[in-house]
Amino acid sequence: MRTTRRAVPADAEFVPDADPGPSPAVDPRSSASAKATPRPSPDATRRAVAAGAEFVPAVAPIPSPSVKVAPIPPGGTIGILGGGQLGRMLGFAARSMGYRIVVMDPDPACPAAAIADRVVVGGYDSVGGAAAALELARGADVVTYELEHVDAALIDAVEAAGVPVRPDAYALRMTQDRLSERRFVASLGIATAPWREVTDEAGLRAAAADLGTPLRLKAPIGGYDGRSQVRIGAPGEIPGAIERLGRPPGTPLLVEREFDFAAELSVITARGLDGTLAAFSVARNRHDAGILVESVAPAPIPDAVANAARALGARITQALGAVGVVTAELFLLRDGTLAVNELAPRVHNSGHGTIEGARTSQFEQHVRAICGLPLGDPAPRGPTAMVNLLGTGKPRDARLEGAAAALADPLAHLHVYDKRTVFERRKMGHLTVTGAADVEAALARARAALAKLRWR
Ligand code: AIR
Repeated sequence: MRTTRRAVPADAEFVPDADPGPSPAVDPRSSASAKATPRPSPDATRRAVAAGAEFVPAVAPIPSPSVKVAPIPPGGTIGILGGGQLGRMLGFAARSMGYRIVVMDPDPACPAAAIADRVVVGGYDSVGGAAAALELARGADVVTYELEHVDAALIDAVEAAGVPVRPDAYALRMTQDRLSERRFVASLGIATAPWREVTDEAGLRAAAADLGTPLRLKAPIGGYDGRSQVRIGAPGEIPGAIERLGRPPGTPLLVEREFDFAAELSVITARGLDGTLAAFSVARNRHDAGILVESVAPAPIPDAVANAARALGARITQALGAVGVVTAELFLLRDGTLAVNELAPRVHNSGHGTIEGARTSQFEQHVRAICGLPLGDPAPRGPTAMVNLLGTGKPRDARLEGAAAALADPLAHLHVYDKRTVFERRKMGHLTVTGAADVEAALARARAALAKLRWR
């Protein structure tokens, strides 16, 4: 038996989850609902994958005890850990559905402050943030996070206070540490770049001898947008590489072989409280020195590759047991196979184009999932391109010029995050073009519109 809660449009990209079976109704505010539910064991998952299961059946359906819990209706309050652009756009979606928003961020003037009923000021580490996280939880019906560099102890504290966190601490712990993320992905039998854990230069030399070069040395926790990695182009660059990462001596680090890939892809998969999975179109991404600069969807790739990418996203999301959206960044290798680069249990930069380019945006989808509502249709509205508006120059007040010229293209949509300070390569906004003949035409128009913008 499969779960079908409602009619789904024929072209919608829904994947019904395995039947969650009978489950007792529990109070959604009870932390027991999340805690009592074990994840499918990696072994069970591996067996299912080996047996050819397209989607891994939930051994202990996740989180089955809350399947019959009533949704959090509009008027309820969503707490968001992190107040950057992702929280801001999540907040826009939640607000338009009638939810109230409390945001926790160290900066009271963070981008999400504009959409928040209240900002609780606090850091994301367990020392600075514990009291603030509990303050956030006090007024919230559900708590989510918009960056994975939140200390998992804060999530534990919120859950212990009886407020559900979605996705929960398990999904956060598995994905916020690159080493545990690699082990998790390997446990599903899914490929990644060949990697080793190293703590010192001798280990790094051994890894280089094993894996070859070029390598990427990555700090397992902290940093994004290329801020926590060092490229080692040749063995001669090993001395000093660990120091350049700036982590305390002895910190376990991830070193991996750099892939010569054909394309970078990502797939965002939503998982509802009842286990239903829904995948967005696969995006093709381009990064510049670790920062996403461009994304187009649906990616111009063979259907078989897109389907394989979406199957990977679904397996990962289900195995994480995440309620909400999960992003899988993938490499498409030259032999046509896929490997996982990174996972994020949250809305993602490569999904910003879904605001105009999909029937349901990633932000609305996340809100629907964490509030226990049915998922929306993630199908694309048409070929869509998204380009990031990055900062330039020295830190200074952010003043943008050229919006009128950029928007002279009627298909262009401008999103500015209202960060008060601009600096080199900071993500300040993005531009989306949807409705062009194909993704390449959309991308050309988005680039042309972006070229009109500059920071004063
Ligand atoms: N973010 C989180 N992980 C990756 C990214 N890009 C977003 C979140 C976070 C914001 O970037 O929305 O709050 C922080 O941006 P900045 O420019 O202040 O570092």
